[in-house]
Amino acid sequence: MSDFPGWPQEFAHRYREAGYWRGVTFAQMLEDSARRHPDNTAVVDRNRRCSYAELRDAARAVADGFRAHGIGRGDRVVVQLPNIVEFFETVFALFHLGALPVFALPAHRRAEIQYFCEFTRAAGYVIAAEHERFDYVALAESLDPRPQVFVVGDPGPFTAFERLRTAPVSEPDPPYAGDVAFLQLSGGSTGVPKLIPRTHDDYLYSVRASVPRCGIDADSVMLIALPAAHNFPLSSPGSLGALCAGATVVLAENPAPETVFALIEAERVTITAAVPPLAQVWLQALPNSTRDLSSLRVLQVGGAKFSEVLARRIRPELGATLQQVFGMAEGLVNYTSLTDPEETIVTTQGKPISPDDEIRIVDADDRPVGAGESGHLLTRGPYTIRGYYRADAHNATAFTADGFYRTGDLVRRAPDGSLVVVGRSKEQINRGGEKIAPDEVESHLLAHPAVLDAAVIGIPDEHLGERSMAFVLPRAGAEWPRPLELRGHLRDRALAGYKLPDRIEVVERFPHTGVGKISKAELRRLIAIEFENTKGN
Ligand code: OOB
Repeated sequence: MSDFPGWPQEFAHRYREAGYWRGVTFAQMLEDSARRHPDNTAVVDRNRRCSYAELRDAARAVADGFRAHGIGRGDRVVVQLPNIVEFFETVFALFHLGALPVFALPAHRRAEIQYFCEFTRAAGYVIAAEHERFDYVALAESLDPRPQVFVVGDPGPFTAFERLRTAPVSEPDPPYAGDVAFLQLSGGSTGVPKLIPRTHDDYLYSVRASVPRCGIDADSVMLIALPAAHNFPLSSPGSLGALCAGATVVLAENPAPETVFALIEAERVTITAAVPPLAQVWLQALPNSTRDLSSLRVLQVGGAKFSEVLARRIRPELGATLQQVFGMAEGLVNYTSLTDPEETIVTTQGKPISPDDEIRIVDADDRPVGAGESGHLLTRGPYTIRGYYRADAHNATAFTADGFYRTGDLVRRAPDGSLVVVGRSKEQINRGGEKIAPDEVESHLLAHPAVLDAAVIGIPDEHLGERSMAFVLPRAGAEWPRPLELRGHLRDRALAGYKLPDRIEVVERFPHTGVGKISKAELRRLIAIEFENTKGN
C-alpha cells in the first residue's frame, strides 16, 4: 500500500476532464497572482506589509535557503508558526521545492510535535522562537530524533529563518500538481492524530471553487484570526483563496475582540472566519466597542455547530452576512450561500462546493435513509481523500469499499438540499471547534502509576458546545490521585493545552452493565448518565 492513497484512475481522469484538476501547483498559483497583481498587498502582519511580487520573491529565496540545507522534493517539514508573514513565506517556499509542510498548530506541544516529526521522518521543523509566552526553541531542543530547526526570531542553537533568504541560484525541478502538496491534521477520533495527504490538484480546486461562493475578488480583505494552518482559515476559502484571487490577507496575532476589531477598522476588512465560541465572544464585545466595523460584509462560522440563536444575531448586530461552513480537513466543505434566504443561513450548514461531491446519508448498515431523515454522512469527490497517510489499518474502516469517507457526522437534508448537522457518531469531542480524541487523552492518563482506568467524555457546555471531562479509576491499594496532580501529570506529558480535561473526577468504580466487555463509547455514555443522576445528591 502506498503512503499516500490516491484516487483510482477512472476518477482522476473524470476530475481532470471536468476541469476540477488543472495541473497547477500552489507555487504556480502564487506566481500567477503575482503576475496579475504584483503591487497588490498580499499579506499584512503586525510588523510587515508584503506585496504579491515581494511574497513570490521571498518564497523563491527561502526555497533556495531550504535547498542549501538539503531539503528538497518529497521531504516533510513540520511547520508550527503563529499568524505571521513568515508562515506564507515558508509554505510557499516548500511548495516551490515540492517539499511537504506538515501543518502543526501553535497549541501543540512536545507530545504532538515529537510524534509528527517521528511519524513523517521530518527533515525540518520551522518555529517562531516565542509565541504567547511559550518557548518553542526549548520544545525543539527536547525533540529526539531532532530534524533541522529553523527559527523566526532568536534562534538559540538553531538556524535563523532570516539566514534562509539567499539569492536564488537555480530553479528546482517543479513538483507535479498530482503530487501530495502537504499533510494536514485530522481532528482524530482514535489514538494519535491521523495525517491527511492533500494534492495540489485537489486542494487548489476546493480553494478556487470556494472563492466565488464566499464573494472574494481582488478587492477583498480577509482577516485571519484563527490559527493560519487550520484547514478552515487556510482553504475555505481562507488565505489561499484570497491569494488565489489577488486579495489581501490580514493576520491577527490573536483572536481577541480588541485585536480583531482594531484590524477590521484599520485595514477595512471585508471577510473573516470564526469558530462558534469566538463568534459569541465577538458578539458580546460589540456593544462596548467604538471601532468602525462597517467594511465587514461576511462572517463565516464553522468548525462546530453554530447555535441558531446566535446565528440570528449576526446580521442585525454585526451588519454582516453570516456564512455557515461545515467542512473537514479530509475534504468535503459545505457553505450556505450569501444570497440564501435568512432562514436557510441560520438553520442549515449549507451545500457542498462541487457538483461532483457525492453525498450518502445512511443507517448503521450503510443503507440510505429516507428523504429528510438523519443518518451517517458518507462522502466521495474531487477533493475528499481516499485514505490517510500511512494508516492502512485505519483506512480499512474509515472508508467504504467503494471509497466513500465515513465522516462520523450525523446529518439530514433540508427540503432545499442543504445539509443540517444533527450530531456525531465518531468518538471525538468537539470543544468549540477544537477536536479531541478521547483515547489519546486516556492513554496519557493511564501512564500515571496510580491510574487503573480512565474514560474521557464530552459534556454539553453553553459556550463551547462541549467541554471535556475525565473519569479516573484508581489502582487498588494506590493512594487516590488528586485531580490537580493528574492535571500536572498531563502537563508534564506535554500535550496541547486544549486536550487537558476541563474537569477530572476520581471515582470508585465505573458503572456496571450486566454484560462483560463493553465498548469505551458505551462506558462513556453510562458514566455520563450516572454522573447526571448523582449530580446534586
Ligand atoms: C473543520 O475541520 P476539522 O477537520 O477540524 O473538523 C471536521 C469536523 C466535521 O467532521 C464535523 O464533525 C465538525 O468538524 N464540523 C462541524 C461544522 N464544521 C465542522 N459540525 C457542525 N457544524 C459545522 N459548521 O472543522 C473545518 C474545515 C474546513 C472548513 C470549516 C471547518
